[in-house]
Amino acid sequence: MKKTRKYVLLLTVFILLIGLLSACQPKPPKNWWQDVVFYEIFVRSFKDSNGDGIGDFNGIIEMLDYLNDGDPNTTDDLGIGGIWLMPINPSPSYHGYDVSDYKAVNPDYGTLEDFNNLIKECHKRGIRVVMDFVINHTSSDHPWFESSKDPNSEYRDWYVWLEKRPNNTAGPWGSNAWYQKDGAWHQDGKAWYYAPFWSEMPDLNYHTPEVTEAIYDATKFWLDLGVDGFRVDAARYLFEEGYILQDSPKTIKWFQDWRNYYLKRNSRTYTVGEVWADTGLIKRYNQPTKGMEQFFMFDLATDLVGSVYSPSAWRATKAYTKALDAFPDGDFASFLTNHDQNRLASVLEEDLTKQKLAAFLLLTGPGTPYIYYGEEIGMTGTKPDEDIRKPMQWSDKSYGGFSRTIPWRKLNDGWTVNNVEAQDKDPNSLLNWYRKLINLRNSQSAMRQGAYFPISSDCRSLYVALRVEENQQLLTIANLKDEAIKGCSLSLEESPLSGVYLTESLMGDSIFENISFGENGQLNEWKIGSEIGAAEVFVINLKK
Ligand SMILES: [Ca+2]
Ligand SMILES: [Ca+2]
Repeated sequence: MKKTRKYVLLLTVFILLIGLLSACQPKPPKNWWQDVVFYEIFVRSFKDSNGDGIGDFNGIIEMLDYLNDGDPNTTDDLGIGGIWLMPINPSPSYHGYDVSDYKAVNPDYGTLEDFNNLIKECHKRGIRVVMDFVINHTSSDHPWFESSKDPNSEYRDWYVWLEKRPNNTAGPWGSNAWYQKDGAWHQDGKAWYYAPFWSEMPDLNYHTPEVTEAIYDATKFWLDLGVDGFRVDAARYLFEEGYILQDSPKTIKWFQDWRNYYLKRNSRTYTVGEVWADTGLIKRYNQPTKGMEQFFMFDLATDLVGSVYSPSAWRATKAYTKALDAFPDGDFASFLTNHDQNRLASVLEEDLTKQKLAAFLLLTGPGTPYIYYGEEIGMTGTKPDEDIRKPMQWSDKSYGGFSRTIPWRKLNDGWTVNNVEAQDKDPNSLLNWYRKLINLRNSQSAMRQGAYFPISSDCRSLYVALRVEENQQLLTIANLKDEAIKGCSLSLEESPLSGVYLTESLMGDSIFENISFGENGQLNEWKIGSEIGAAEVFVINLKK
C-alpha cells in the first residue's frame, strides 16, 4: 500500500511539473506565412542564366543568396522567407497572365526539372515558393478554348458562349466583355464568348463542374511537386451569376471548397488572393468560413504610400486599424506596390527618405509584408506595364548584370549608377535599409506577431505604434516629415502595459527616456522633450 501511495504522490508531482512546464512554454507558433517577408519575382526580368535575354529559373537559383543565404546569423542578405513567382505556366504573352497549359512550365524559363531544382534550393535556405495561379481565364491559345469553338466539342461549355450578341456587352468594370472568334461558328454565324479582361483571355465557365475538376487537378499537380502555395489572380471574377459579374456568392463559396481540398492534400498550404477591392468587401471571402489563407490589402497599400507622400501618421495607423478590424489575427498580406502599379520609387518622386519611411511602415507593421522585386533598390517605372516589370539592376556590368545579351526589355536609364552592387557598398543605401529592417523583423517576434496599438499624437507627422506580445513590447516611431519636431504629446486610450518601462533602442541611438503607462493602460503624460530629427525612425524595446 505504502509503495502505491508513494507512486501516486510521485505521479502527482510529475503531472504538476509537466503542467508548470507547459504553462511556461511559448504559445505554439502561428502559421509559417505570418512569420516571413515575401518577395514578388517576375521571372522574365530577374536573372538570365543562359544568355537569351530572358530571366529563368536557373537565374533565380544563382541569386538566391541575395534573398536569403539560409544562415540566420548573417545580415548581408535580405532575409526573405518566401517568394511569389509571377506566372510560370506556358503562355503566348510576355507576362503569362493567360495560361495555355496548367500543368507545365514556360519553356522560356526552363524545364520542369529546373523548376524542381529551384524549389529544392529555396527550401534549403528556408524560402517558401508560392506561384501565381491564373484560373479565371485561359489564353485563347489554350487547347480547351481551341476545341470549344466547335459547338459540338466536349469543351464547348468550359467557356461562356452565346449564340447571339448579348444585349449588354459590358464586363464587370464597364468595358466590352464579349467577342467573336474565327471558327467559332453556330448555325446563324459566329457565336460570342465572354472575355472581360481581353479578347485573348476567354473566361473559364465555372458553372461547368469539369472546369473545377481540372483546376483541382492542377492544384494537386503543383502541391505534389513541392510548391508551398498559390497567389490567386483575379479571384473576384470566377463565377458570373446573372448580372453579378464579381464577388458572386458562388465565387466566394468556390474558394471555401477549394481550401478544403488543398488543406486535405497539405495542411500547410498557403494561398493569397488578389481581390482588388476595399477591405470590407474582401472580408466577405471569409464568410461563413475562410476562403483563402490571406488576401492582399489594397486599401492599406494606398494609405501607407499616401501617408508618406504627404506626411500623415494618422492615415497610416488608421489604415492598419482598418485592416485589423477586418482580419483581427493580422492574417493578411501587406505591400506597397506590385506588378500592376507604378513603382514605389516613381510614385515617391525618387525621394530616398520617403522610400525608407514607406519601407519602415510596411516592415514594422502587422500582416505579412510583400516586396516587389527592385523596390528594395528604388527601381523606377511607370506604366505601360512592361516598364514597371523591367530587368533587375544587379551591377554596372553587361546589361546590369541581368544578362550577357540584349534583354527582352531595355533596362532603366541610370542602371550603371543604381544597382545592387553599388548599394551593397553604401551603408546608407535603400538596400541596406531593407536588409536592416527585415533582419530586425526576423529577430523580433513582436514585430511580426505582436498586437498593434496605435498611439496618437498632436504632431501630425509622428507615427507611433506599440507592438505587444506576451514576452516582448516594441514601440515603433517615425517622423514622416522632412522637418524636425519637438514637444509632441502622445496619448493612448488603452494598452496591455502598465507601470514604468526602460527603453532600449534596436536601431541605434535613441532619445527616448523611460516610459510609463497608467494602471488602466493609458499613457501617462508623455511628451517628447528633445527633438526628433527629420524623418527619423526608432524601434524601441520596452523592458520592465
Ligand atoms: Ca534565359
Ligand atoms: Ca469569370
